[in-house]
Amino acid sequence: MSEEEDIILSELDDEELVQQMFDDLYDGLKEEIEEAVNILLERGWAPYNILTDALVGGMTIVGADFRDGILFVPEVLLAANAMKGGMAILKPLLAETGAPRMGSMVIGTVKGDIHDIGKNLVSMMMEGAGFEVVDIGINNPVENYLEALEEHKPDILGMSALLTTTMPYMKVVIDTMVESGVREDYIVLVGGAPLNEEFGKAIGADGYCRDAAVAVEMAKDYVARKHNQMNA
Ligand code: B1M
Repeated sequence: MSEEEDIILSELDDEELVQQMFDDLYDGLKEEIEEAVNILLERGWAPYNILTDALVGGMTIVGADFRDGILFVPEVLLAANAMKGGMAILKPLLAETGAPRMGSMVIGTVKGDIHDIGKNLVSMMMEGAGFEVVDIGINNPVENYLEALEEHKPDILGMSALLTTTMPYMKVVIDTMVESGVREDYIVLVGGAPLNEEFGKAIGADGYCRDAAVAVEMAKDYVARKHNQMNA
């Protein structure tokens, strides 16, 4: 029996279990990640803390080794798949907070970009905070965004990009909204690892969100301001 098979997740203390989750995420072990998430839930961990401390924490390590050429696309895909397994367990719990309806958002990853973990996390957190979220997926050309805005009339448009080569496409979407005369109808929030606040300003977004928690706070803030303006 290998050393790994000897590990019984439920016998590890919290700190050891989170460390083991980092390893299991790294190795793309979806079932182990799901089991560990359930153990932490049984131990009373808040779903948000499991997400940020264990899953996002583990993914950060994967990201560093991917950057440094230690891990390659197939391994990272397996890690992403394991992370998604954990996120699927947490999603209904994060959405179950009974928060009052706050507003609505259409969100999607831009054209040329297939990264969706961060976007999915933002969607989950927004739903948990009481927003109705329409997720239009990955690799979206500008037409998809405009159609979704027309169809769902959300308060917010959210865009995600993880590549330096795809982030400029956010400007294409915003410029097209301006040309179509609809830019002022929506709050535009953008996010993704290579972005920063200056970039958000430069492309004409209303806000740059460093992470999902910031996205929720910013969304709440902007929607409240919008409603106040409408009532004034
Ligand atoms: Co890709 N990849 N990848 N990748 N990948 C990065 C982004 C990279 C930084 C890795 C690296 O080199 N260190 C690098 C980009 C370098 C650059 O552009 N400068 C990179 C590369 C190069 C590539 C490929 C080109 C590799 C190749 O094929 N040679 C390729 C591109 C494919 C494409 O999109 N066309 C590619 C492919 C992949 C996989 C398919 C293997 C996989 C994606 C699986 C999936 O998403 N389903 C993958 C992954 C997993 C990563 C890393 C390791 C992790 C990304 C992630 O999920 N992070 C990533 C390295 C890294 O970022 N450290 C990397 C966890 C997630 C929770 O964080 O997405 O930042 P993040 O989201 C955060 C915030 O940014 C913010 O909130 C989220 C939650 O807190 N946020 C928003 C994000 N979107 C938002 C939208 C909002 C608000 C906030 O709207 C309101």
